[in-house]
Amino acid sequence: MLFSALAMSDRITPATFTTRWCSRGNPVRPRDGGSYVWFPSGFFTVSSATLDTILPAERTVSVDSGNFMGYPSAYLTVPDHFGFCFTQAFQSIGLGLASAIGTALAQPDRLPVATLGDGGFLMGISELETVVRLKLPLVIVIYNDSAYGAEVHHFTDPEMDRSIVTFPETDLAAIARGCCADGVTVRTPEDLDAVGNWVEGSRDRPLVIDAKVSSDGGSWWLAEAFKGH
Ligand SMILES: Cc1ncc(C[n+]2csc(CCOP(=O)(O)OP(=O)(O)O)c2C)c(N)n1
Ligand SMILES: [Mg+2]
Repeated sequence: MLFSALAMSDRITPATFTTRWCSRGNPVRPRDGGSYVWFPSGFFTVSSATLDTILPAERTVSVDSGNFMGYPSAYLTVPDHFGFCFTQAFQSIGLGLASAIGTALAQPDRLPVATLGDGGFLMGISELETVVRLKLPLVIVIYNDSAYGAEVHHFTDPEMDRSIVTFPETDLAAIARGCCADGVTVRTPEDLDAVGNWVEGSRDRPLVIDAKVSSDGGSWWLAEAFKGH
């Protein structure tokens, strides 16, 4: 519920979100397009805000579940409530990609965008074949922190072994290309130029964006939700 409120409430605007995020010491790019201060932990935000300017406004945004989920919810604008598909109500990761396929078929006039964590993407990856086979012009954004970032919240004691919730780097763009999708690896804002090229092109293959993000130290919305757990 917290996340639905975050995304849908007119009381919690991107500006509010930005202020809260900055209060944790993470700089962001101003929404007026001005210059920003670069820190690795800000890449979640920077990449989301930049994508918002690159992707056509007439879009649907489907959001999987995980630590990352507030970033696309707050920074990728949608034309109306039919453009936002939030799977968190099911409390299950791995539903974002299949949901995005549904939005693509239901609203073919809009660009479908799936926003996923690396864990959720790998859980639902069988649907990538569906996307390719149906030739859906789907943009799949993966916030790849090489972790079950949401679970890392519970590993507060430095003595705890985090190896069960953190993973070696995985080349998701290469996996995508192996499935006959387009795949780009994004480590800097400049790398997002490849997304602009895809948007300008024929869009006859889906695009998988493997956005390598460093840990944000645990998002504030999940820290709120996990209080008392
Ligand atoms: C089917 C299922 N398994 C496990 C969980 C517990 N869970 C919630 S979020 C999460 C981590 C998701 O990782 P990722 O998709 O990489 O997103 P991140 O949290 O790193 O942003 C897990 C394992 C769940 N909600 N549903
Ligand atoms: Mg992750």
